[in-house]
Amino acid sequence: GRATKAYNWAQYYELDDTYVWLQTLAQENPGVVTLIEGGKTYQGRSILGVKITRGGAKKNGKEKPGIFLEAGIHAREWIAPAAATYIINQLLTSEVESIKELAENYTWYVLPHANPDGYVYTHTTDRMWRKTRTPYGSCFGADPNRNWGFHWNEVGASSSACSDTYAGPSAFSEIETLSLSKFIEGLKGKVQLYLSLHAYSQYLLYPYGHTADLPDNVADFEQVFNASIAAVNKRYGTKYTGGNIYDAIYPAAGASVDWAYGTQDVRMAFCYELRPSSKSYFTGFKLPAEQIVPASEELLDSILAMVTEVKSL
Ligand code: ING
Ligand code: ZN
Repeated sequence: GRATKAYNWAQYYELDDTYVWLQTLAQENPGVVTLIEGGKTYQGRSILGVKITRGGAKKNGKEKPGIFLEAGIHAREWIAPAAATYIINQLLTSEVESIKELAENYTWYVLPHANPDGYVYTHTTDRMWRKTRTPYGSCFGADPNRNWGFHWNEVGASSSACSDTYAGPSAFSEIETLSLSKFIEGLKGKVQLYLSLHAYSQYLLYPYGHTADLPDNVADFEQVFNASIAAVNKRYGTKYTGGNIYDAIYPAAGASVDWAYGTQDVRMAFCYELRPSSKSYFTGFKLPAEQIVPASEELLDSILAMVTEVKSL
């Protein structure tokens, strides 16, 4: 079976395969890879991830700044967790100087599967499932990117449990967002940059989603945004657009990036909507597995440019 073939980026994996891979990484890289549990799910699964401290926990005697990356909050967006594991692997193994430095200069917290129950459901039952799997009457699930406790359910979310953008009965009604938010609160002051991976449309987005008002440091956001979408284009010519969530795509309150930027003292928060482009309506969530590597390579190029630009501010 699969267990005999090494984990790779030529295919999409089931949840358990990736969890086994993460556990193996931790065993094989003591002192560098630490398993982290970002939270729990309704069905009792773990939101498993890794903390990566390549080259040691400290740099020049000081604790390194943190970068937090969450993927897979929407179950059907399979490229997001695949790209997250690609990034984990590159951070651990790349000998390209710029990537090695990116790994060594920061403490990385990466959670490839922020919605494990939903992801399992996309493998067993419904490939197009988006939400959690909490039962609500005759329907299931709240949208875990509308459920965070910051201007919750003010706009761009539904109060109907059957909707794909159901905000939930209350802020943090989902154990996934509640437990993950508590985990992130535990890192307060340590995280400089918060990243969230979604698909699709090739957008790079920054707060806010609940209002057209722009963040105080919007000039910094624009500068970093421009550097990041220039970098994503370089390798394969892939075009990203975007801007503040509210204007660039649609009003949407209760998203993780808004909560992180609005309530935690992260310097910046961004959401990537990965390949394919917005024109791919019927196939958007089914990015061919041959594109996992190029989509992830250009993403890492972009994140490198982003981090470099943030550092220069
Ligand atoms: N799009 C995101 C969604 O949750 C988004 C867009 C990003 C909204 C960040 C708010 C904040 O609707 C997809 N495809 O999920
Ligand atoms: Zn999404």
